[in-house]
Parts: sequence; structure tokens; C-alpha cells
Amino acid sequence: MPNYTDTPDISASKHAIDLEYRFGAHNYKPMPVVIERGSGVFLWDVEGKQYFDFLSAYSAVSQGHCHPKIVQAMIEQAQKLTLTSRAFYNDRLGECEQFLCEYFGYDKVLMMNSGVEGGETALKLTRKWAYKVKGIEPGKAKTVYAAGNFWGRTLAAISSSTDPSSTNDYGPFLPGYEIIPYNDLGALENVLKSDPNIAGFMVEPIQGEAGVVVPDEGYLKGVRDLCTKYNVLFIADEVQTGIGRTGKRLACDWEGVKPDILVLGKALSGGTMPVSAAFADDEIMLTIAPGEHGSTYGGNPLACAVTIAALEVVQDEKLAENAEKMGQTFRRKMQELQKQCSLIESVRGKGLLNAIVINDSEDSSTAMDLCYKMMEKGLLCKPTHGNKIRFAPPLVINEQQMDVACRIIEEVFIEMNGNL
Ligand code: IF1
Repeated sequence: MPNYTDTPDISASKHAIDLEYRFGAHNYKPMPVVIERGSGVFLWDVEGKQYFDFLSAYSAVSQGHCHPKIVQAMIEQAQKLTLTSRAFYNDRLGECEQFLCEYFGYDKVLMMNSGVEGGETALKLTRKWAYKVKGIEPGKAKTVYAAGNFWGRTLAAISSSTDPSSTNDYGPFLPGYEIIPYNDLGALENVLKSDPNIAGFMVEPIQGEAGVVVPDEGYLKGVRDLCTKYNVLFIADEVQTGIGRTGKRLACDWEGVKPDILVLGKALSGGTMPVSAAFADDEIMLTIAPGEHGSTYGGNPLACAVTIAALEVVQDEKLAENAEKMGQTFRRKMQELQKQCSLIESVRGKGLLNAIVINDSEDSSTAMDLCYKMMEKGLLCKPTHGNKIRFAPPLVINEQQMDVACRIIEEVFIEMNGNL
């Protein structure tokens, strides 16, 4: 049975946890907290306890929980029209596509639902382009990925994974994949020049699941130049790093590079419903003809209304700029903490996508123990890959909230450090 926190009255939490245990698949092991309400950077559990949300549903709730403007757009559209399928036109999709293309600078966009569907769309576009434009022999196109990548849970996505917890007992995997080390331009050039059948390289500008791995300055520029040199599509998976999270509109903007295919998800809808999108210019996007790709809910009117509102919030509230400012504050405070805390091996990140690497082995429980103690003190976060703790609050966090949240983190680390 799951273990519970020793909160005074856990009956409501215990009931919810037991129901999930009894009737739900066991494909997750959540922290023992049952959330009932969210607003801005805060969450409340069913016992009414308040928490800082320092996970933001893995960067999907960047605009803050239940942002009134996004919720209002959802309510208004939900009372008019939610879904037509793409068998017919609707009055929201074209408007949303124009907004997206002008905002991110592409000829066209293909809207889907989950982030991994956006990635699958990028992979299918790459193959179509390989055969119809680059002239690779049909069925021979290959794509390259970086070790440590995470772009979702479908078989196409886990076929590129180097993480056993994503791949064990799920074979056989998709052929036509090459894996190279992340942040290694030499390895990228070697694989691109070794095989003329390579059509694309999909990469996260910062690897999220791998533990907020920030590549060297110039890596993205190098990827762009090498993909251009070898006529290979540069596919940027910005599902987690995009839409202001790293302190810019896109993480690729830090190096001024434009991917051939851009994949967005998560915060595209402000954490209200699954919306994803693949962007490309006409030479690539028009390789998919009518009836060759899509989904029932892709680009539905409700998703379009929510997406426009969610991106207007990012622009109007200058959330990328705030992420940059608050991220600087967070890393400065954590680097100060590191001076008195041998538990902290390093602090890394960009904007409000940060992680603390714990000075302990990947299979130690130290990172999780710290997260449990922060949960008890009212801050929710979770380790990624053993000894890294990801800290990613909503981008709306203000100075005062950041100060209080960092004090919780400092108290827990100093207390745990003192017990070493
Ligand atoms: C889970 C991880 C994060 C992503 C990137 C595509 C997708 C994701 C860079 C697919 C999704 C989510 C999935 C979620 C937990 C979370 C996650 F831990 F799994 F790896 F953020 F790091 N590209 N990431 O991060 O988007 O299909 O999920 O909408 O599966 O537990 P999705």
C-alpha cells in the first residue's frame, strides 16, 4: 500500500489515494499529496494545506494555475463549440494558426494534442520531406537523437530512449534511429557525414528529463550549421523549454537559431488541456497531403481559443522576462546555499527551468528525502533521474514568493546537511 505523510487528518487524502491504488493503473508513484485546487503559483491539498508548485506539471502550467483569462476563454468557447473534427472547417482554427505562425515565425503549423503527438508529427514530416524533397530512397530515411532524450511515451518516442525505465519490455522498437551523445557537435558531424540517408536530428535545447542538462554555449548554433551543411532537418523539441520557460520566447532564441521543425506542447494551453503543435515552412509542411496525418481533436475550437489566450498571457505579462529575472534570483540564492551545504553538487538551468544536483549517488534516496521534507514545509517539487531535483515554478512567480519559497528550500537543505 502507498505510504502517507503523517499529516494530522489524512482521511480525505487517504481516501483519494486508496481509490487510485484500487482502480487506477500503477503507472506512476506520485508523492503522497492530493491536490484539490490551484491558483497562480499555489496549490492546496484536500486538507486545505497550501504549497508552492515548483514543478508546474513539468512546465505545462507556466501561466500559473487556472489563469482567469485562459479559463474565461475556455468557458466562453465551451459554451459555443468545442469540437467539429477536421471533416469541416471551424471559425477558430485559421485564426489560431495565423496567431501561432506570426508569433513563432513559420509558414505553417499542424496542431495536435499531446506533446508526443507533436514529436510524432515532426518525425512523419521529416520522413515525407526525406522522400519527396531530399530524394532519399523510400523506406530508408533515418533520424538522429541525443542520448538522454525524452520526447514522450509512444513506441516511436521510446525507440530513441536510452532510459531503461522507458524502454524495458516494450520492444521491438522503430528502426532507422541513430543515437549520439548530447552536447557533442563532433559526434553529430560524424553521423551526418557518415550516412546520406539521415533526414533529421531531433534534440531538446535543454534536456529536461535527463536532469535539466544545459548544453555548452554555441551548441544550438553548431547544430543549426551542421544540419544546414548536410541538408538534414534540425528538429527542436521545445515542449518543455519553449514558451518563456528558459527566459526567452524559445530556448533556441538564446542562440538566435531557427529550427526547421519546432515542436511545442504543455504551456501552449496554459495547463488547461492537451494542445501541441509542429511548425515548419512550406517546403516541409506541404509534403503531407490531405488525409495523410491528423487526429480527432487536433486543432479543435476549444484548443484554439485556449491557445490564443495562453500565449497572449505570456506576451502581456512578459512571462519570459520574468522567468529570466526570477531564474537569476533562484540560481543566485541556491549558489549561496551551496557554499554552506555539501549536499549540493551543482546548480544549473536557464530562466525558470532549474535543477540542483545532489551530492549523492543516482540510486540514493537523498533527493526524494529532500523533496518529502520540502513538501512538509509547503513546497512541491520532484527528483528527476535519481539525484537531481528539478525546480520549475510557474513563470508568474514574483520576488516575494520566490524569497519565501527559497527560504523553504534553504531550511530543508541546511537541516538535512546538518544531519550528514
Ligand atoms: C510523463 C518526463 C518531463 C517532454 C519533452 C515531449 C514530451 C515531454 C521535452 C511529451 C513530456 C512529461 C511527460 C510526463 C512527465 C514529463 C517529463 F519526466 F516524463 F520526462 F517533463 F521531463 N518533449 N514530458 O518533457 O509530451 O506527450 O507528455 O504531452 O510522461 O510522466 P506529452
